[in-house]
Amino acid sequence: MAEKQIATRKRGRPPKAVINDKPSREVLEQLYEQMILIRRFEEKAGQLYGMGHVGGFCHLYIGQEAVVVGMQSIAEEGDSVVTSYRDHGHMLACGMESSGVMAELTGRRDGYSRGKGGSMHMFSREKNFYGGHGIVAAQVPIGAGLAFAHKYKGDGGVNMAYLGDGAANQGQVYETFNMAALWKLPVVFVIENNQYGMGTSVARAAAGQDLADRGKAYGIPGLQVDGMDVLAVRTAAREALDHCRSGKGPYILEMKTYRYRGHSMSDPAKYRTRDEVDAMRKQHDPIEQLRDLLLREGADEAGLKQIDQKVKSIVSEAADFALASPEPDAEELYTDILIA
Ligand SMILES: Cc1ncc(C[n+]2csc(CCOP(=O)(O)OP(=O)(O)O)c2C)c(N)n1
Repeated sequence: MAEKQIATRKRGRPPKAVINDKPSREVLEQLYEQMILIRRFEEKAGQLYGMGHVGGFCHLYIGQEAVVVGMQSIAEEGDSVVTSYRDHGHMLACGMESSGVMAELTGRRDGYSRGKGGSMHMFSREKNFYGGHGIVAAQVPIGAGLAFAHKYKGDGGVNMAYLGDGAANQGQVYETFNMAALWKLPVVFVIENNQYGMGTSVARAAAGQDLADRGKAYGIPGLQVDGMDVLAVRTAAREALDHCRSGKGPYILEMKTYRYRGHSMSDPAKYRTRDEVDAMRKQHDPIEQLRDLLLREGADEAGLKQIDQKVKSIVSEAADFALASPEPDAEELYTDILIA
């Protein structure tokens, strides 16, 4: 099969990405480091939440790391990102500092929103990260707006608008699909299908479960991807980003992934069994899969341990930095406020 042919379609189902990505060991190690960073960061965020240091909501990305790491590893400088409230991994993958993200989670002055936004509301124009949005699917039209800006300015950038499987049932997503296709906007809609919304499975909530096909009526191509395999994600990202960058309009990637933790920090998790979660962790963990590949490619345990140690200290320094940072002054209540 030709290297370029990356999609296969069977009996009316959406095409699936076929991996043709063979990165160097150096790149594999970078991907491993980024995924481990997100995992350790999220574990620490969960601990700090348990200790009462994180106020408000906190949605962890553990299990889904391969999606954003794979996408961002193919994205180019100047491409923009917008996502939902499950956003810490996206910020780290965009190159935002773990110390600033942790400080924001803990409501401190050195956080990305000066401690006023918290887990769901952080931004970095420098890194082209446009949030962090708490309203389900609200980020999708914003993504089209960012794509419009890329096209209007002719800067060659593409927007990646990440949304969940639950969000994919929202009306505003389809208004966005229509305009994005009509105006041929450079936007990749990355549906992170982690199989559950807040407390309901896709099977119970979605009519027509192939979310990659949701853009068919608008002529938007879609691809279903193993979102637990970072190499499959990279192959699909290349296809989608090239499509958008060459002026052909939007693209949909449905990433089949899985969240290991509860929806938010308190979740009775009655919608799935413990066995199901354990089986996903044991058989499909994105980090373990990449670790195995690295070992097969000749990496040694000691080298990987060094990466683990490096990440551990980054995360523990981020937590120390956050907890040492002061809370915002009371005057901050009156800054960054829009009065219409
Ligand atoms: C418009 C709106 N409706 C309901 C909610 C409450 N809510 C928050 S997250 C969520 C589930 C969304 O699930 P999904 O899009 O699959 O994303 P995931 O949490 O799995 O990443 C719901 C219903 C909300 N924040 N906004």
